Amino acid sequence: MKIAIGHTNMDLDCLGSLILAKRLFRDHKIVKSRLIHPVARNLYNLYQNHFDFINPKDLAGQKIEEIKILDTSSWGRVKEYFSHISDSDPRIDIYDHHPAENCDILGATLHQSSFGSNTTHLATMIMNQGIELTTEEATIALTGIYADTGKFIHENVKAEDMRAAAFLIESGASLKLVKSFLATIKDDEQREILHAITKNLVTREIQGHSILLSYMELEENAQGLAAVVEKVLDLENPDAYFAIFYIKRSQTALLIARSQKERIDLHDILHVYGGGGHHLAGSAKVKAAEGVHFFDDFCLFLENTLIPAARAVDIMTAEVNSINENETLLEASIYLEKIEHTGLPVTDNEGMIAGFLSLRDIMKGRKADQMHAPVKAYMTRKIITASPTITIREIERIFYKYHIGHLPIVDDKKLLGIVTRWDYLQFRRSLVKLDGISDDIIKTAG
Ligand SMILES: [Mn+2]
Repeated sequence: MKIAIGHTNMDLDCLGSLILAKRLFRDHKIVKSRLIHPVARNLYNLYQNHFDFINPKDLAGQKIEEIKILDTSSWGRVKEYFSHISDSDPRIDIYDHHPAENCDILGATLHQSSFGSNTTHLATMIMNQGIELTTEEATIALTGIYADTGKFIHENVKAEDMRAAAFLIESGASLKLVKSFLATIKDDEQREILHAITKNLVTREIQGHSILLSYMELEENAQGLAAVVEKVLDLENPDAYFAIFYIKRSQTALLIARSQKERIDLHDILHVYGGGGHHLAGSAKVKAAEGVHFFDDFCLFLENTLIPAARAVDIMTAEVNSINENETLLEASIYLEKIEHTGLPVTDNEGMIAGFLSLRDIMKGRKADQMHAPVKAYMTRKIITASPTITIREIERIFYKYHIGHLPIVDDKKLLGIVTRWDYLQFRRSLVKLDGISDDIIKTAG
């Protein structure tokens, strides 16, 4: 017997991988996990006959010759299957997109990829072999790709994910169905909790970060809380969100956290509470007699441990080009051309900021034939400046509100530096590095 298995607690990428494995390895039986992740239950219920699953217990007494393992390379996530296999020495091939260092299945051949979804890997093989898919297979596979790539917006997304998706759409995948399978708020309890939370959100500025907090008491543990937390995160877009659910029955505080900033490293924070996850998503369970006390303690802990947010002083250009207000427009235009800027701060004889001169101001002078007039006659005097301690979030707000591209940073009136749109974008570009972190780690973390 030859078999293909995914990981325990099958999710959408796992099912996408399995449906394609069924076509790639035609003599293999597909084995289902005891557990199906809540996100995948709808799809599973509707399409289970397309997989033609066998149960792990059907493996008992069988001689297993070959095993294909999909979407995981960690022993802990496949041992439910192996507990039914004995008296076999199968050849094992793993097709996985998690980092290779996580592989702890001995004697297996690892076919590793770094795609956003594991389904992409198998879809690429299907494309290369010229296999034609049914519309149902294409829909199941495309759902897997959408799920693990965060609808193609996670940092782990590769061009191959998009190529595979294009192929699946050509094969007749239904985006309408994909969309319905991706809905994460599925039952009334989740919806009620979501509504209750949104009425009780608190945003606190902690160490310059915008931190969203919520506290809610539940009689007992509820399904799909992580999905609710994701929804709230989407709605509010804080730097980080810490949701605390106090489960009265078990006297446990369940902490589910999401961060959108490298500086707020949840792996470090939740580690203190015995929790798990990675730096942008995680959860922890803490025994606590009083939920409210735990919440207060946790807020205090954040005040004391969060690494301060980046500020203007961290991203500004300190050696700022400026021009004295008594220079002429002609000199200013030659200087701007030389430094290839579109504007620059103007200072007085004491080095204090006096205004801002842009190419547009110079144009006005040129039209009036006033190129020998001093800069101060044409510069903009009412300018927006900021202190070196303002946060990146505030800088973003200022750019957005005033439609400016240069923000002089001043201490009192002394010019210290400048933050341009470019500085801001460079900072944001480098902010979130999710390489090698797949969505199902995020999903399992809470
Ligand atoms: Mn996956």
